[in-house]
Amino acid sequence: EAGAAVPAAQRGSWTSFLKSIASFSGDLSSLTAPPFILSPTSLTEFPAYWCERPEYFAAIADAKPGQDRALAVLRWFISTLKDQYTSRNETMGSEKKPLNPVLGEVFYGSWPDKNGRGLTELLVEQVSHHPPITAYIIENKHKRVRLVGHNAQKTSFSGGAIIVKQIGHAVLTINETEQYVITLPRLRIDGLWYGSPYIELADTSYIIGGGYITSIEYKGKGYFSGKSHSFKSTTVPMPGQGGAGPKEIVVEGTWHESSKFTKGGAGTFHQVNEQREEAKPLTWTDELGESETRRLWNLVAKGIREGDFELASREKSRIENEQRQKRKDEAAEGRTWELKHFDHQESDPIYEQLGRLAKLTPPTEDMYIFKGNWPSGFASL
Ligand code: CLR
Repeated sequence: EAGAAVPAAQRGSWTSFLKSIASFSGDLSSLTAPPFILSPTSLTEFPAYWCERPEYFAAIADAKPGQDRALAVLRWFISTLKDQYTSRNETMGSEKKPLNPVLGEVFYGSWPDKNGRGLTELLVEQVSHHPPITAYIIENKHKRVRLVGHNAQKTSFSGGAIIVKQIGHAVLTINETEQYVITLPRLRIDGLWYGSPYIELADTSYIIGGGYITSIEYKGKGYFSGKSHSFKSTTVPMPGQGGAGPKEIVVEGTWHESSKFTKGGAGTFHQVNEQREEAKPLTWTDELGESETRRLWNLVAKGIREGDFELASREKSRIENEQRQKRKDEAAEGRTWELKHFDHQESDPIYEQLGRLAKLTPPTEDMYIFKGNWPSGFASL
């Protein structure tokens, strides 16, 4: 039944929200949605999903360079997908509409050292508001593994679903020398008609580096295995590399549960357990600034959590008006907003060089270079 999961009083506004999505393409984040579908979390917190299994991230450094390393990178990547794409359903009952970050919004967090895996640090900055672009760095200095990336989305509507093309990529660096380019899958958001949206992944994403090229194909119910959240990855040596190793390693399974080798190896490849470790936000001090995401959205989030939607919408308007005023003042004074932690560049040489091997499109992408200015709060962890 249409709107089955929508509170009766919000069915009308859900229907008009769906109509506005259908007749619109571009920046979904700016559309007003009914309260039941709002999440109290801003998109600036999402890069944390890359590391909610910190031991897999550390394991990349422990793996032997070559095929073992390439597979460790793949294992870490696959192990992040459950958190990235199904965790809102698990914690809030369905996919929700995240808070739309303001320019300069930041999030800092960490995962503690346990069993010698090292401290993992996370720094995120909203580097564009329109269109929304989020840049991040995640680093385990002890293991010398670092992930730097940015992401944006292009949305469209097709066959009753929202299609999200992810723009942006990440570069993983190990020991300051070995680099991998990572691209992102396409999303299909279904279940809209019933008011209980959920994500399925589609198309292909790539991990290129360390002498290997991996392509990961995503399929939903009724494809390779008939199951939801299925994937099939194929890892091959780059031309002239790979030595006596297998010419092709294939892994198949479901990314939210488990997978196994089906070629070039044997046994289990990955198995997701329930032990998700959320990033621990840095304790707020002046240094983190008023744009620290949880401080900025505090009252909006409170309103959403407690069902006080008047509070939520009043606070949201206040934040948006302040932002508009800031942009006006900058324009009047002939200034532009300066990013706090990243330098923007319009092309990325590593993406270009490695991307050529998998014929990535587009041939180049923007790049956000970290300035190196971690807040001092991390030092005391
Ligand atoms: C952001 C980057 C993360 C992975 C990720 C997961 C969920 C995605 C999110 C990204 C972007 C914004 C997103 C969200 C799911 C729903 C939301 C596409 C790609 C849209 C803007 C909201 C749609 C509204 C309906 C749920 C009603 O690494």
